[in-house]
Amino acid sequence: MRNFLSVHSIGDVEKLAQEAIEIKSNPFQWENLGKRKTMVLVFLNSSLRTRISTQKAAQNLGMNTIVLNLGTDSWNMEFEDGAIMNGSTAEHIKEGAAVISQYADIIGLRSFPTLTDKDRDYSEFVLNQFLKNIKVPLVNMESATVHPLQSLTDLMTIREFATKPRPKVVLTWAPHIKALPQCVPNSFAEWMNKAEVEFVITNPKGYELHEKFAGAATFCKNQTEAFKNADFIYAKNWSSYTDYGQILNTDPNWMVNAEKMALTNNAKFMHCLPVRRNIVVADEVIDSENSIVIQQAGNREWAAQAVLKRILEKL
Ligand code: AN0
Ligand code: CP
Repeated sequence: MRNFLSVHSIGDVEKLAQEAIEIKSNPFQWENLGKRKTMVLVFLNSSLRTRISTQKAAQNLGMNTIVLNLGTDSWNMEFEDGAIMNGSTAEHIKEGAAVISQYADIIGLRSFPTLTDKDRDYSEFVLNQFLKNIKVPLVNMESATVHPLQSLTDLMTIREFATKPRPKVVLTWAPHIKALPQCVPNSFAEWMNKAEVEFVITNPKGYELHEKFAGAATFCKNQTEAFKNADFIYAKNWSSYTDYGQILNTDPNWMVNAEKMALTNNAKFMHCLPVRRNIVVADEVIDSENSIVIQQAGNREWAAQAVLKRILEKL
């Protein structure tokens, strides 16, 4: 594997999740694989988990790591070809990415969507501008449409906690006060559609995900119905794809609470974090024994390490 951009960058999703589980049990087995190699992690947005777990993963493989918060630590970057740069941007991606590329053996990029320009976001404009101007592998640390390091972590976590070979996994939309990306649910859907699970998505009208990501999933418009017999409840808010970036619904009845969890098959509760308590999920659920959000976040390190190991093996 050269670039890790989405589920399409890898073959068997279950195999990679198993590799991550094996790495977790023996993290320093490949501690020299990345010796004298450097990973530069470029962030255009905030991050807690991705920032720390990906650095840790690279360091476990012997790599050096450098974090760059683009625009705050460095100059403001211009992404448009042909731009007359008389505004707030001081450096063009053509020079910026090419220069970073000379210092790095692997680049990680968190770019996020605009949530205002659907075409720009769904063409992965920023990610592709980086790809065009670098000569080293790129790891997607959440782009405009997907978050594959999160999805690999999610599959790994489901395998660790599953009590049957083909668990029922339910992705449920939940309310939020801000417009959030579709990356996590898009990506979760495309990974679950390739995994050995029964996969159901439930969301209010107007929050249907792009069919390219979620097309093969079973859709259930009734959240209560969807929760029945679930083995895993994966909650996430996202803004509308069709009415792009808009908040169409803030109905608190979509929050995950104990009453709804009681309908499940003693399901585990999952969320990628960060999460707004008592908006997305009630304290009684996230603080319960069935909540595995902390273990899930912990697994980000092993998922990232499995991905970096595959890239380093091909360098
Ligand atoms: C981001 C999102 O929803 O995509 C990052 C989650 C990994 N969440 C927020 O911005 C709160
Ligand atoms: N889940 C996740 O990617 O979290 P951060 O945004 O904190 O990295």
